[in-house]
Amino acid sequence: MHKIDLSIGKDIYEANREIAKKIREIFDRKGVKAIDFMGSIGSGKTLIIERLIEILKGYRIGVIVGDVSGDDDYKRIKKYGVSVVNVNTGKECHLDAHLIEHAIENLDLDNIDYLFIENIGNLVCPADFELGSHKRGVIISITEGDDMVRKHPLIFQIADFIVINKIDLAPYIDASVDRLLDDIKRISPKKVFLTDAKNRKGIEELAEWIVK
Ligand SMILES: Nc1nc2c(ncn2[C@@H]2O[C@H](COP(=O)(O)OP(=O)(O)O)[C@@H](O)[C@H]2O)c(=O)[nH]1
Ligand SMILES: [Mg+2]
Ligand SMILES: [Zn+2]
Ligand SMILES: [Zn+2]
Repeated sequence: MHKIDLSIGKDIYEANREIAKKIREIFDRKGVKAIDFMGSIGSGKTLIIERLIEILKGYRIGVIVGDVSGDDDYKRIKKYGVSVVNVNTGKECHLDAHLIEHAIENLDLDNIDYLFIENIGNLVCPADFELGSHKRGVIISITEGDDMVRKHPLIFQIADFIVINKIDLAPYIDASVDRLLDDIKRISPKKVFLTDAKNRKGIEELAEWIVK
């Protein structure tokens, strides 16, 4: 088991950052590029990872799926024949670096080019816990309303990219993609992708950006 150094003067965030840094070194040594996906419950994190796996056929993909309980997402990913590890957090509403440290013990990193990490669904605390990934993304769905960004500025500020998913549903729910885009520009100008994962729209652009 690992020692988590919580000596005096050190908070859990700092301890987490130290482990995350160690994990990043392991990824770099093994030639693994890691991307973690944050976002609300049901925003489309798993479906977007599934679509990326379909597109990135020429690469060796690994996935870590985080969920509070159960293995539903694990089974969805497993069907694609890629390496996948399920992480249940029980009561915790975010993944942390120590969980990832253990999850990667069950992956053959020498045979993975891209590692996708699906975080626990919520827009608050996952932002506070780096996982050693090279890029962090937030996936939101237009069905959550067009005020998501202004209500949760922090996670958008720390993200490297933002995906606005389910744009196929925008006409039905009276929500404005432009309003979300304006908020992103104002609060946190980042790379933004508009996707309809159900109908495989916009995913190519995301895949190209990830592997570029
Ligand atoms: N209409 C539509 N449905 C989507 C889209 N993306 C995901 N879904 C559906 O939304 C639900 C939640 O998706 P899931 O990938 O499980 O979300 P997660 O909880 O973030 O992993 C599923 O029923 C998906 O089929 C999309 O772009 N358009
Ligand atoms: Mg999921
Ligand atoms: Zn440990
Ligand atoms: Zn949490």
